[in-house]
Amino acid sequence: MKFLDESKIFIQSGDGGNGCVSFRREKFVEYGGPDGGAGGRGGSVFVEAITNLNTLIDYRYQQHFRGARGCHGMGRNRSGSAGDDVILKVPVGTQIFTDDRETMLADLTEAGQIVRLARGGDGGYGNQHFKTSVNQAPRRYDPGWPGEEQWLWLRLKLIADAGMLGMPNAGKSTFLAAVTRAKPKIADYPFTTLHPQLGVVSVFDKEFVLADIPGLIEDAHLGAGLGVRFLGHIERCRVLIHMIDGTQEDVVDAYHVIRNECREYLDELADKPEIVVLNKIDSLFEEEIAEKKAALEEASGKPVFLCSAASRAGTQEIVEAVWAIITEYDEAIRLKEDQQNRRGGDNMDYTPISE
Ligand SMILES: Nc1nc2c(ncn2[C@@H]2O[C@H](COP(=O)(O)OP(=O)(O)OP(=O)(O)O)[C@@H](O)[C@H]2O)c(=O)[nH]1
Ligand SMILES: [Mg+2]
Repeated sequence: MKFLDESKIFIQSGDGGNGCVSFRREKFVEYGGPDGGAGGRGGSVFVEAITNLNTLIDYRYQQHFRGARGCHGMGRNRSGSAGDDVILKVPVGTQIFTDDRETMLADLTEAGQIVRLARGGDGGYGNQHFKTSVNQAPRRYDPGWPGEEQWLWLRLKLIADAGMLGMPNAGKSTFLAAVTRAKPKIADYPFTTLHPQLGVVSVFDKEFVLADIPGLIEDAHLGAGLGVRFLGHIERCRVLIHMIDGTQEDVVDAYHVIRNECREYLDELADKPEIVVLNKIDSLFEEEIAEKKAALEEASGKPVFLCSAASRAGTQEIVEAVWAIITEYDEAIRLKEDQQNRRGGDNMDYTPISE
């Protein structure tokens, strides 16, 4: 499946159906009176977030979406039927922006979330509606109201629990392949990975989603390499794995370069919980490992995990550390919600003690 994380589409809701001018005509019924029905509502355009989809590629092939027009009203007081709605299916994590690419209309973060983007036009009244005691044979009807139309931008920010970042060739994709059943492309040259990949990690009978994104290089925020646009996909992760190639000379410099790019992109990203990993220890001597680990610990102020993604040594500890942070985060949110609920509940139960 091809990956696409941005797309421009045109949406238009259906016009309402026109009202009808009609009079009752029946044998032996003189002056039957008006009986023109109202038009039907036009079809609206909705967007729905669904699971098991993680690309917007469908919107490359079709960009125009139109709700159907409502049917016109008819004689004998028959109303027109409503036009069919259009529901656009998008992956969870899709944001919808107006034409200016800045004003966000909707952020679909949960599966099943539905948002109406354009409302179908209402149907017009038929002449039956305009009947009064002084005008018993009105010829007035309303035309249907027009639908709405708009150009929109869809932008996908994948939702994974943990994200991996690092320089090209650090071994991110190798790590993803080691701990999940994903089969990313792995090769000994920079920028092997060209778009984000997801995998599901099993740990302690539970699961979490891990995202692998293309490597970053110095000045990525200025567009160098593949740029920082893929950082959006790990923006909502709860924890980041910072993968560092142990075989390079200056691991501390590599660490700072990536941290710097994160900070340039978004402060929140740089402040996320981070697990620093020194990879490829199978190709290093013992003293080299100790030296680089100590240097990285000093630079990051965090414990550094040692790993060989290729031989899977040390991967389990990293996965468990990631899981610990994810559960801690969930627990903190649960406690906060509990507290809020309790506070709300207290207010409701509070009754002043009267004498
Ligand atoms: N010796 C050794 N080589 C490794 C290890 N992990 C990855 N490699 C090699 O490093 C090279 C790059 O690995 P990838 O997983 O493609 O690196 P990446 O970080 O995904 O690179 P990009 O997709 O270009 O950003 C490959 O040739 C791997 O075989 C390791 O633990 N030990
Ligand atoms: Mg890769």
